[in-house]
Amino acid sequence: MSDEATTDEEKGIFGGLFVNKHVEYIKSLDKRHDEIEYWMTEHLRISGIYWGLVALHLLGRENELDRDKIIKYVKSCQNTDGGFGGHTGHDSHLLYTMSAIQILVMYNVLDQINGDKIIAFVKSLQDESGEVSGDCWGEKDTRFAFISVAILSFFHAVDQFNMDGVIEYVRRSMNYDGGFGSQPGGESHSAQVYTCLAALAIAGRLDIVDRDRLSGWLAERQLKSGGLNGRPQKLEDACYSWWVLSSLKILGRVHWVDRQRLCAFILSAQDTEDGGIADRPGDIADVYHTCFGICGLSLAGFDKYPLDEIDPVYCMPVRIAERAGLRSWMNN
Ligand code: GRG
Ligand code: ZN
Repeated sequence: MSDEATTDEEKGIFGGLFVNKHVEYIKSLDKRHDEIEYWMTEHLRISGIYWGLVALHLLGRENELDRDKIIKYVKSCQNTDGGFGGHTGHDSHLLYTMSAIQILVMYNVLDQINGDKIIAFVKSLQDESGEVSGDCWGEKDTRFAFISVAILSFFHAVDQFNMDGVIEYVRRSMNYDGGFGSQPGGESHSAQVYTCLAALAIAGRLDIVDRDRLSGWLAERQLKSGGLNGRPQKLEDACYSWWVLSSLKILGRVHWVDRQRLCAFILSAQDTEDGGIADRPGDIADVYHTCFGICGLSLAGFDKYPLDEIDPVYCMPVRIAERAGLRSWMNN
């Protein structure tokens, strides 16, 4: 920002969105080596890069990160089993494999890694019943059902998977309220709802969802503050702007929440001094909530700044999902 900047727009503030501050915040994350958070989040560094890159894309400022350095780093996180760890030398996990691939797709360099090894890694995590684990230690979760299907779809290889088994696993995790839990019998939670809907969307099986019932449950997540919670009786949190709204977007019912009040809540959770967005006003900002807060603004149609449009299934810009041939889920 120049010293002479006087208007909000010159300072990079648009309708209350502190664009320049958020860009500087994201760019600073790689340099904060003297902060405890930097070292405590090492195990998920690759996801941190993914969240930062998505946020920058939506703000139209993706070129502000060092592309070559990031691509080299992502490649360094791949292990001999084909999967990626959260940092160089860390064990493979589906969560980080997903983030790594999303970064490579955003940089349009997916062809620079060995896709067959990744496909083999993903296939090794599905059991005979169709359930999917996150890593070789066997924790099963509907999050991993989505991630496995999504990763295979990046390589246009879903036909190599037991898709009927995955769909049955997701269907068994559906509850009477229309929502989904982390496993059969698990409480409905909006983040799990997103993963299950996204998996079904890619599989072309949204027909098994009770759209009205589930959309009603999702709309009830909006509280007086305008913010959304993840499940009944819980606090609002900026990240649910993504988990809830992406779900409603997949179901074609984003208008079932008050989008203006939601935008106001997200903006109220910004750190207007140092940049970044927190879970709720007054808390410390982090890159995860910064990413999903901005994703929420994009889905909610915030129109004071030209935010890029986000794909609600893949959580990356629509134009990138289009370039990668990933938009056929919309035919559901
Ligand atoms: C491509 C966007 C994208 C994601 C990949 C990682 C992933 C798939 C999904 C994660 C979904 C997620 C955040 C699951 C957590 C669900 C859960 C049970 C959270 C409960 O956390 P609490 O109890 O939060 O701390 P609440 O708000 O319920 O109090
Ligand atoms: Zn949160």
